[in-house]
Amino acid sequence: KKVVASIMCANAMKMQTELNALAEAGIDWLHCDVMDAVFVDNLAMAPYNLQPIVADRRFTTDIHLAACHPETIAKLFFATPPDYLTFHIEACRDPAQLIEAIHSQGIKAGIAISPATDLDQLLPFVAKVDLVLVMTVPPGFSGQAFRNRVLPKLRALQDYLKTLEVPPLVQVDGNINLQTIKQINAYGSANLFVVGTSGLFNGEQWSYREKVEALKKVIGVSG
Ligand code: S6P
Ligand code: MG
Repeated sequence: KKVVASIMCANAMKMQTELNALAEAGIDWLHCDVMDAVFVDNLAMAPYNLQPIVADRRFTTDIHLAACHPETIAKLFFATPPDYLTFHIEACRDPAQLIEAIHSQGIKAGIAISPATDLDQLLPFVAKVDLVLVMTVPPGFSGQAFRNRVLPKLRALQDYLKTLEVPPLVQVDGNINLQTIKQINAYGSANLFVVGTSGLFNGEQWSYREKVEALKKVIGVSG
């Protein structure tokens, strides 16, 4: 299990300092949002901006494409490949083909599902991917409220994963903090907990290290 930092929520004016502070705080995985102002009502992080972050080998990186035409945008990441490239089931016409295209570049493939989408839509592709991203807020903005309706979906997904020989990792993203992790744990849990403004990048009262340590404790990992 991992605490994963959502890099969109870091201070872009001092990214290098932020990366150093996150590494020192015990973070070794970064979640990078890409938004196109079409699939969601927001713009975030172009491949050009993410390149130096992806190239920082202290971190495993996953790209969350909250965008239409993921087939086109995915290719923009092939030159500096991240570890994981995740697209939305709602935005993709041929998920099996895109998963294959991502794998052909030696990149692990992820598939994301928004809170309003039925799990049934995703299930035919779950065995083919390395990561399933269960959105716990609608994609588009940080700082939103956790959607309790995703909890039964998470449990149903975990039940389905038990039938697979090599199940993908389960990532949760959106309003993840000490309280919502406890709710998630009660519903079967996850492997990767993406923390943004609610869990990590929220003021100076506690250091990153203190926050990461508290988060690790509640997900059940030490160090
Ligand atoms: C949301 C995006 C997320 C945010 C994350 C931030 O569209 O996919 O990755 O960056 O939700 O966390 P928080 O605590 O601000 O919701
Ligand atoms: Mg995200």
